[in-house]
Amino acid sequence: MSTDLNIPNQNTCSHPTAINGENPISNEQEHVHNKLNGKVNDIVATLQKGKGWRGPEIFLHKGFWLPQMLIKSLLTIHEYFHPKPNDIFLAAFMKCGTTWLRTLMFATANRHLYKISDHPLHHTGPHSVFPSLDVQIFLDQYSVSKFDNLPSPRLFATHFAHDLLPTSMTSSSSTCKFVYVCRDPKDALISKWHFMSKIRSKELTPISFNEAYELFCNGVSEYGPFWEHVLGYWKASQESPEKILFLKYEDMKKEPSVELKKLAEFMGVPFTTEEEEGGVVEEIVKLCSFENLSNFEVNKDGVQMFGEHVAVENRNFFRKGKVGDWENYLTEEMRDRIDSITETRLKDSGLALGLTQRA
Ligand code: PAP
Repeated sequence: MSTDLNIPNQNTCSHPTAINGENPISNEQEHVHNKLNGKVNDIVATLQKGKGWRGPEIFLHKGFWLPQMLIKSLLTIHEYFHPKPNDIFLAAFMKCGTTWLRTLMFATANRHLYKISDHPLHHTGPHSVFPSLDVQIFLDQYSVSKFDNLPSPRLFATHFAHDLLPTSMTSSSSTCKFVYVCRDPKDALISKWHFMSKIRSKELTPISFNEAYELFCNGVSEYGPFWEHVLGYWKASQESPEKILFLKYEDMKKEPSVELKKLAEFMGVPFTTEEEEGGVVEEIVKLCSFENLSNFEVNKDGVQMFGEHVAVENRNFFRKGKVGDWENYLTEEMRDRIDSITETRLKDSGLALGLTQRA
């Protein structure tokens, strides 16, 4: 199976019928589509441009770097997405643990429906178990209405920064919830460089690690800067802990059962004493472990379709699944620079993230 992706050119806002060819669109939909594209083009024309990691340019929109297609998704979310009171959004900067959390959230919320031995995760890619708001809405803005049919609580994933999302989702008066997962920025950088290199157009020269490192440190990175992304959710979680659960990849690796119990409690489906005594927590941890998931056929050979024409091989969502792989890539000087940015940006926030223990 080729690793080629067929993501539409992000510098143009594709027409939904060109992507999801099955349903002809109505005049009204056509009007909405043209209106949105017009708005996005107007917005983008005013924005600072940067170098995108997978080829197409990215734009500095309200402090965060996004490809044009995602600015369109964001606008669509603001104009057409209506959160329901018990929606749960999984949010993260890229490559911080969304795949893992998706499976844990799905398995936890639906644990009364499926046996572990015959679980949908055995044959369904992790990115199919619930929608990515960012991508789904770009591919088909009319999919917003399809979300109405999702079982409650509806689960969605997003990489958008907290400050970019509509207040209908984020304000303290909204009762939807967020699970945010973050990670040592050094590991997020390495993971993102590998992933973006794989999905980068083969017609372009590969992005070198040094180039990616510079862009990352300067905050020029899809959905970035990393630190502002993390801080937005961190501060919101401090203000409204009942609304935002803030998790760290490293804690989850260290004590997955403890973190899973926190997650279940936060999602409103705590494990009962009987379940805990019966080993249900450990079963879900095992089901969703890197070793287990990455060995399922669907994750070795399967492809995740985003719409009709966009394919990402599931294996690209699983690389090493380790803490500290940055040690294999960063010089001491590079490590110190990222640690020092982290220290400076997170200063006085009460959040410590990925600072290297030195002798
Ligand atoms: P996304 O931004 O494309 O959604 P995301 O799932 O957030 O990616 O992050 C991918 C990282 O999670 C990869 O890390 P690595 O490159 O350092 O290896 C991937 O290997 C890791 N990962 C995927 N599934 C799991 C899992 N079940 N347990 C632990 N880590 C995982």
